Amino acid sequence: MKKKLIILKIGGSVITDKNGELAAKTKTINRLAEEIKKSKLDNLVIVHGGGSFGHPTAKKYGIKDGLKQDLQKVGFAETHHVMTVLNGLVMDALIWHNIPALSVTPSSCLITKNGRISLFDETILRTLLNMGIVPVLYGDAILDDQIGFTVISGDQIVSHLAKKFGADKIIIGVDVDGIFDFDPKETKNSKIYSKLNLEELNKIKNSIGASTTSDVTGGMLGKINELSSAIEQDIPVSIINANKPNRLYKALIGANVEGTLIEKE
Ligand code: IP8
Repeated sequence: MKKKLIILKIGGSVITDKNGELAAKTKTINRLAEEIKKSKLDNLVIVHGGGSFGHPTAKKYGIKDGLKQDLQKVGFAETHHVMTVLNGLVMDALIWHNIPALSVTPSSCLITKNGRISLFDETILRTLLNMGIVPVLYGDAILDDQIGFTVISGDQIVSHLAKKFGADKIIIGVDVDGIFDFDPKETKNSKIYSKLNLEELNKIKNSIGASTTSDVTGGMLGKINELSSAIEQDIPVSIINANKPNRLYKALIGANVEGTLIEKE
């Protein structure tokens, strides 16, 4: 029987303080590593976001819109570099918890065309998974064969890999409890949707905020747009609050957990 594959995205808003600059939440990163270890999963791909590492730098140099002037080249390099620093902290925690995890650099194995993945060599990922090693990727500054370079969100990587590998489930760890009828950070008494199908999701899309912070890749709405094609292929997406202890653990082991579950039908 085929082993169940889970693709886990850990949002930058969970592992960094988005109001700070290069502000990692190391305690949270450690707790998440502990929850991943406790789940005993070995058929897992982890992708993390940029938070206060990738986003402010990418924004400062206008990396997402491509190469327009030479001055941006150092910004492209810096955006990638700060992501490797954040990734190093995540890797530290995973390895300290005895998780056989290997960092796979997106800018070295994929290229986009106008911001969409056009080439992705998955050979290394497949080999790692076959060996029971957990590949860890992240949103990154990457080369683009139309606009020179751009920023790829971790969500686009998640969706691509889930479809390519026929994942059984996608888990998205964010800093809110799930999808709400109104932005819970701005509206008191907003109500959570515990279950949605694709049709319902499309109906409520307009009320989902693009982002409240300096996110260059579109916040919750950006996530939903990226994940729709995976849901379309019958891969369920569970959105949970990874800031709250044990929610990630419960989602990983398939237990009941507060959040929003999105399925095709
Ligand atoms: O936080 C963006 O990844 P995301 C990565 O998953 C950079 O959207 C470099 C800003």
